[in-house]
Amino acid sequence: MPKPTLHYHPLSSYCHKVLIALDEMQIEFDSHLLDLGDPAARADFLALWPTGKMPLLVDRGRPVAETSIIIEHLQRHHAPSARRLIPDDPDQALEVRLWDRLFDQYVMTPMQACTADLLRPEEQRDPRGAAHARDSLASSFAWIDRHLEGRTWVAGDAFSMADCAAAPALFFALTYVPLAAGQSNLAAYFERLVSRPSVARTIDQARPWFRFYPGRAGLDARFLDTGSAD
Ligand SMILES: N[C@@H](CCC(=O)N[C@@H](CS)C(=O)NCC(=O)O)C(=O)O
Repeated sequence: MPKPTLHYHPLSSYCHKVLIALDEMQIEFDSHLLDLGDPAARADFLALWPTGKMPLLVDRGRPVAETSIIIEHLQRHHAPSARRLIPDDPDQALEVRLWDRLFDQYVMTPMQACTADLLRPEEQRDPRGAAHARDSLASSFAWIDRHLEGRTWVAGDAFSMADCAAAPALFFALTYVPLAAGQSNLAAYFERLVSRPSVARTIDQARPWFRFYPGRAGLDARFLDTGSAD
């Protein structure tokens, strides 16, 4: 079977979600690094997928978009059957999809709002919007911490698609809002995530790029790299 191609950028949180899933399922793929700052590359990408959102998987000439759909597609068409990020049991699968959605909507989205604000010229920044995004992250951290009591992974007993979503969402969100004192379930979960080989390798491939990350001031020193992305 031909390898699928992932159109991605090494710094993108949603790309990390799919890179972690590919690594977990040990799927071989080709990659195409996107530079959406380049007008010609952006036009080509928009012709491929009109939202212009990355990552995008192209499989046998067909675009497969949206990270949760990409992961389900990869599991269905490319994963060795033993490697499952979405359980076969329908109720367990629903729990995984719920926590995947919760991390995308209530951690990734406000985290992206913080990044978008930093990318604006100083005079166009929106301090109220950024403060609202940080408040949303703080409130999400509180209910996620409570949910994690007694759990290893966020949905069910096994590492799942929901953990693929959680890892980059938390990684970047924590650069804007630190954990509150006592959020030990979430702190321990984050350490489990970044120690997971698939997540550690995904962070490693991004290290040379972190110097371009607008929220790098909040990045834990252990994730920084002096290497070059050029
Ligand atoms: N719901 C989408 C979100 C993807 C997304 O927001 N990607 C960001 C990068 S992390 C992006 O493409 N940003 C570029 C842009 O908005 O121009 C998914 O799950 O794939």
